[in-house]
Amino acid sequence: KSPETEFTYTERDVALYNIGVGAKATELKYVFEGHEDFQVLPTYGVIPQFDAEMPFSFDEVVPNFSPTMLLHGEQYLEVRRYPIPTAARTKNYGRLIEVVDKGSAAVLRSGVTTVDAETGTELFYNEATVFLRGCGGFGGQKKPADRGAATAPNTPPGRLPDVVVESRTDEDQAAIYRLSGDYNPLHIDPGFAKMGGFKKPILHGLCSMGVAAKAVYERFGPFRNIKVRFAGVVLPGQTLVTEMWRGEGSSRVVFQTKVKETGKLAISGGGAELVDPAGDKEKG
Ligand code: HDC
Repeated sequence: KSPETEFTYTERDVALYNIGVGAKATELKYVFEGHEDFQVLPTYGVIPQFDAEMPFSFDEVVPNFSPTMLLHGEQYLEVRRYPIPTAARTKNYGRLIEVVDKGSAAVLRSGVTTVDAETGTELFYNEATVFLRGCGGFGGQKKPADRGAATAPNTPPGRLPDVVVESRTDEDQAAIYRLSGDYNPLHIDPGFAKMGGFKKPILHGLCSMGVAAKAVYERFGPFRNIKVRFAGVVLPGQTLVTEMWRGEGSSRVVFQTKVKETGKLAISGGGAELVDPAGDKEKG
């Protein structure tokens, strides 16, 4: 049975999260609780999982676990209810899904369901994979199971993207983002980052995901689910370029995000299923 953990958030947490993924002071609906359309960006749904108790410890399921060698590999989020409350008391249920043996690394997938504690309504469902460097070679399964939208490759079509959005992150982006709930020292402590093999603290994968998803949301509207793979490291201050493809008559958006300064992929295999199959803010 999954352990049950409470997680409560307020309008202050909502504004802090929105700023953490790039909302500006002028975007009042994201930063001012008195605005008539005050709202939380849908990827806030990834936050309650950080407080969820898991029915396992890394040391129990992989060899040689070291926190400095952990990287976020992929994230899948389902938003089970719109509008998302801008304050709520939630209950969270965490479970282990699978551990894949990649030879030198292990890829561990866990799931968390978030329920509104007052109404019992499901708000979010998450699947997170962490890439555990140095933890493979234990003789486990070599490939992840097919889990539908959660594992879809979302390969972009071979044409230019339909929409491109540039978002400059701030030098202080990770310092702000972490206050939403991911306190991993990798993103703030230079010594810890060095032990993990990085010259300086790197940006949270979920911060990049939030930035990319904000671009998808603002152009195409709310999504039922969203999936990303963290393909490369981002440093706070770099500019993220999100390229989006919208299939004709399709409710899916495929996207990827590059680091402008290097041209390298930060997010690959991005996919989102829209609530409104015709949703496109530019086309009305
Ligand atoms: O892709 C490489 C990389 O560096 N990616 C970027 C990682 C990153 O920056 N993540 C975000 C920052 S870390 C973070 O935010 C931590 C956070 O604080 C905590 C999160 C906790 C979440 C939990 C919530 C409760 C790297 C290093 C990941 C892989 O590169 P390589 O070693 O070169 O691997 P490669 O040769 O390309 O592939 C080997 C096999 O692994 C699979 N794979 C690759 N990237 C993956 C991945 N699997 C999952 N996720 C990824 N991102 C490949 O498919 C390949 O498998 P196979 O051999 O079967 O084809």
